[in-house]
Amino acid sequence: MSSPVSYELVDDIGVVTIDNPPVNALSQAVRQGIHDAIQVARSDASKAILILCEGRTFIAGADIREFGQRPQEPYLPDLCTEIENSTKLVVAAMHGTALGGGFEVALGCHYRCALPTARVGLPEVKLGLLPGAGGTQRTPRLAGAMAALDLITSGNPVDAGRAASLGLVDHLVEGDLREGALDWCRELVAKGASRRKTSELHVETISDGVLADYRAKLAKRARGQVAPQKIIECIEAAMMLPFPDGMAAEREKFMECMQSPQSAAMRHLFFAEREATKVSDLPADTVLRNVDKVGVIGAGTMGGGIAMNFANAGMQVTLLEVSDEALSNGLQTIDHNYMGGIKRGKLTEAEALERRGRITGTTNYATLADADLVVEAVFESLDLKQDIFAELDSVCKQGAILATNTSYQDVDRIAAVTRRPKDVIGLHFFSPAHIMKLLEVVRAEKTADDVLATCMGLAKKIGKTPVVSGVCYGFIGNRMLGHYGREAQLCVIEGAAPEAVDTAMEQWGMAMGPLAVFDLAGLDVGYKARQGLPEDKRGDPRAFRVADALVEMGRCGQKTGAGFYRYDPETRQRSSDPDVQQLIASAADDLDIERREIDSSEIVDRLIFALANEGMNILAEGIAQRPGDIDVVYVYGYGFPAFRGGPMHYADAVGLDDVLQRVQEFQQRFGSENWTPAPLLEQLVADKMTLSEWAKSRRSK
Ligand code: T1G
Repeated sequence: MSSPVSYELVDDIGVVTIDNPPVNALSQAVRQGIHDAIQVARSDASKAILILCEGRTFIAGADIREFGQRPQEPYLPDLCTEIENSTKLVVAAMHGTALGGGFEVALGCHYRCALPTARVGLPEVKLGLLPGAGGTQRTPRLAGAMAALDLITSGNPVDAGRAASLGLVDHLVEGDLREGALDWCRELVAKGASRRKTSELHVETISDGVLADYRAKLAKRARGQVAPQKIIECIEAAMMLPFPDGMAAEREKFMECMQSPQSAAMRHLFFAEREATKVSDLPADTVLRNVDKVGVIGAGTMGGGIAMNFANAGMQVTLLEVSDEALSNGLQTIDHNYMGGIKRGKLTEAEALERRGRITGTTNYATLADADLVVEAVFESLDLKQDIFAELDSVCKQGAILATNTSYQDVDRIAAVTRRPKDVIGLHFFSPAHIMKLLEVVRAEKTADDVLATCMGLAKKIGKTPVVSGVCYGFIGNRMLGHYGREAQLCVIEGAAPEAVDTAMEQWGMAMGPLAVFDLAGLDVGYKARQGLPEDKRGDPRAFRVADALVEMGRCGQKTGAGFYRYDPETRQRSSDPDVQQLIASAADDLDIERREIDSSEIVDRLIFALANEGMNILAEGIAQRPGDIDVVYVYGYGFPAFRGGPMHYADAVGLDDVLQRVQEFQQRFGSENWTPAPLLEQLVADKMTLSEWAKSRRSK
């Protein structure tokens, strides 16, 4: 098999070209190829060595697929040192995204040039890791300790211009990268540029006080995560220790992260997010429909955010409302969101104006006649949604995709009121819709393949992570949330204070505790949804007795200043409310519930295993394609900690036999209505199979 690395002498420049699609990851073969090329260049006529890549990007990092396997030589840290110690000048020429180990290779070079469109970064922390090939030791030597801390603890790439201002890139190449880089190499040779070893540079340090402050802020921002704190320790080592000792410290902490369950969880998510975009039974050659013009029905919070997504991606958007007043309120909210984006430096005024300019309003359905896609985003009433779809069926052109943003209604029943159910699909955005990354793509019984494929492609275009869900009440996320929320509210009425439940879940890693989430979403939303269900479909009445009482007292959550908590009108800070304690105690009395101490491990197990158990049922029914999809839904839609990998990965990590045992214990204690072990869970334990082995076995079918 030919090497993914080639070497040629271009005049007196040795050119090392890496060609390992799709992202030139540093597989063993690539590392070997670079090593071999450097060896050849050592003794040929070259005066300098240029490293660059074919394809869409410079090296985007170590090959994550090799993690967990036996490490093979040449090891990346050694390769970067070999490059730095080369007897010939070595220059990196970057385009696309030079990330992780790829950027570390560039940092090992004596000089770096890039296209202005290039982005460079060290995203390892997003995999629960840290740069393990000198990134934590060389970056501070070029950019200073503070800039290195920001770059490595955030994991966010910076554009080439910013990188140049930080000293991480020495030259921006306009036009053709290869030719421009070759010219620059010749200039460096001509002017006798030295082999500038980054390892020999001095680190611009920061004080202990600033570092302590940074550590505290990071502990809050990256609550529960191990890698970010280890990154600080590496930067500290770079400031305090000679380079070789700093490298040794980096290697030690890198290996600790690599072997951590947190990194295993985050690497699982990396691939799960990419696999979620694939629909296993969709023919690869499905022709996509063209989508340039988009209509959005309803200019409320969701409709406005949805409209912004499509406008931000360059599409023309028509926002429809029932009245001019409602329309102008909706457009004002959109203006407000764009202003907020400018204030936070997310976009320039010119960009905001351009995007806002793509959104127009109407109160006339006929305006949507030539829309390629229409997304309905009105409040949750099946009747109202059916009326709207009947209207759309009569005004929209043939071939238009008709989508509903419902978060739990039956999409088949919505499609059934049209003469074109194959063009109907669910596109369930999460609030705030212009920010949340997740998009549940609900495949209805008659949804056509090209409609589904088009929407999966569109999701990526508007910066969303799509996950396919079948039709059931609440789809993947909200269906599981019902079980999670039930247990949260049962823990409250059985004896745990709301803040005890939320604190337990937040310390475990959830972005926000369940009761606080319900207050944020609005307790009236759940109340109305329950009122819409027949009595026998509402579930365990003990679970929502308190929430219903709060709503009937006008305490709907943050929007009314009080719910399970009281909220400071200025800061929106939550605080416990003795009135709620009182209300809970009397509700428990009414229901003859003897309240008891509930410790945080019981709270965590009841809520998380309720999620995982229902996730098993969802997989068995084929509502979700694979366990990783459920994990992506929960991490990107429900604030589930990425360092735990999602509810299904977590169940596997804990061990399915332990999960089953705990679920059976809860069944004993709380009854089968709420706790019936999922048959798939029982089957996998009986077969001594993990969920990821089960998923793998289905993938190969
Ligand atoms: N290793 C293996 N496969 C990778 C990969 C990688 N580093 N990066 C991407 N892929 C695969 C991906 O799974 C997908 O495969 C295809 O490439 C296209 O990716 C020692 C330890 C580069 C910005 O964290 O952020 O270096 O699904 O769909 O949207 O310090 O991929 O087609 O089969 O994401 O255009 C550090 C990870 C590694 C960067 C492109 N590097 N990659 O985004 O395409 S750790 C990273 C990305 C490290 C050293 C340490 C993105 C991208 P498939 P894609 P994209």
